[in-house]
Amino acid sequence: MPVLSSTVSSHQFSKDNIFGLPFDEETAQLIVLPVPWEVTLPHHPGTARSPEHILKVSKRVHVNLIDEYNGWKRGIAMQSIDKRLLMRSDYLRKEAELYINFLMDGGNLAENSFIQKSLRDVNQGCQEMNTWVYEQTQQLLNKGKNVVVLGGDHSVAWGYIKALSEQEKAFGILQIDAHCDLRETYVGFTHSHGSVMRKVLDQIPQAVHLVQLGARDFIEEEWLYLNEQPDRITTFFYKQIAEMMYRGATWENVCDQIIARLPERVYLSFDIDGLDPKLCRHTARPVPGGFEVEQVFFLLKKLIQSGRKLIGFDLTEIGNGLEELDARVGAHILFRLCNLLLANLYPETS
Ligand SMILES: [Mn+2]
Repeated sequence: MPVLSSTVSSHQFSKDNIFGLPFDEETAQLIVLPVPWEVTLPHHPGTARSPEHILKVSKRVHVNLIDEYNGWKRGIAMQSIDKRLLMRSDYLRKEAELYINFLMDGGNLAENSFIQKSLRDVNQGCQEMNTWVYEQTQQLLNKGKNVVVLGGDHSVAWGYIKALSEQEKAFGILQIDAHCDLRETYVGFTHSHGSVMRKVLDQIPQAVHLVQLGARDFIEEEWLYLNEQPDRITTFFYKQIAEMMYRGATWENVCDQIIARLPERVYLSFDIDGLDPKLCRHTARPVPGGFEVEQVFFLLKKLIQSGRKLIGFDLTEIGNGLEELDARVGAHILFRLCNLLLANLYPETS
């Protein structure tokens, strides 16, 4: 049983940092970058404010400092939330709402220059957010930090994957998600939660293989796109996995099949809606089915045991409700993923 580091005890609780851990940006190896952004799902707001809810709740949830992984000893710190980005998200979400309402009411976009401008503004704003995430994560990586991106909606992952790709020759992406996120555009939005993995595959050649896990809500365009390139995309639909297990396969068997499709270096893109909706009740697009938290961590443990390396991750689409459940689940998962990532990257100190 690993013992608690003598330098970190419950007496050194930090009221400012995530999980109350006594680190700051200088002393922490792993930096959590919050991206308070949700523009392209205007009718289901919440996730842009999940980083602040998670930060608050994280100081009260019990995090297990004595675990089989002890990567946290390398230090975890969360950057402060960029209020300007949050305000920009709020403003553009209203523009997106106007635009979607106009389309739903049967409006003709070609005849309305006002609504055309709303669409242009949204697309430009999303592009600027991508650049912001790219620059922020690139700076942190250049300082030798490891980075975690905390959304916001799933679109926030693109900038980080782009920055990582400049340091990696070839890596795989493990995407846990109820959706495929492989649309070319989402109702005219060029950079959205529904297109993020499409943009990664189309624009980042170092992402050599995408393994999708848990998809159970997708459209024909995505189905055709993924079937066109079996050498680059492997989708384990939730239905397939469930049926394998109903027939007697164990989760361990399924994990072995998933891991076999991944190259040596793996980026994890974790959309919370990949889980059972009971664990993410206020996510924007919950779908029946999905995983238990422990199933995901068993898979990641097997992944590490196979000799593969996790190189980073994003955690997105966590919702906000009146009760704290969503943020509590998010904080729990965030801590364990940070802990595991650091232990995997620096095994000698864990
Ligand atoms: Mn997603």
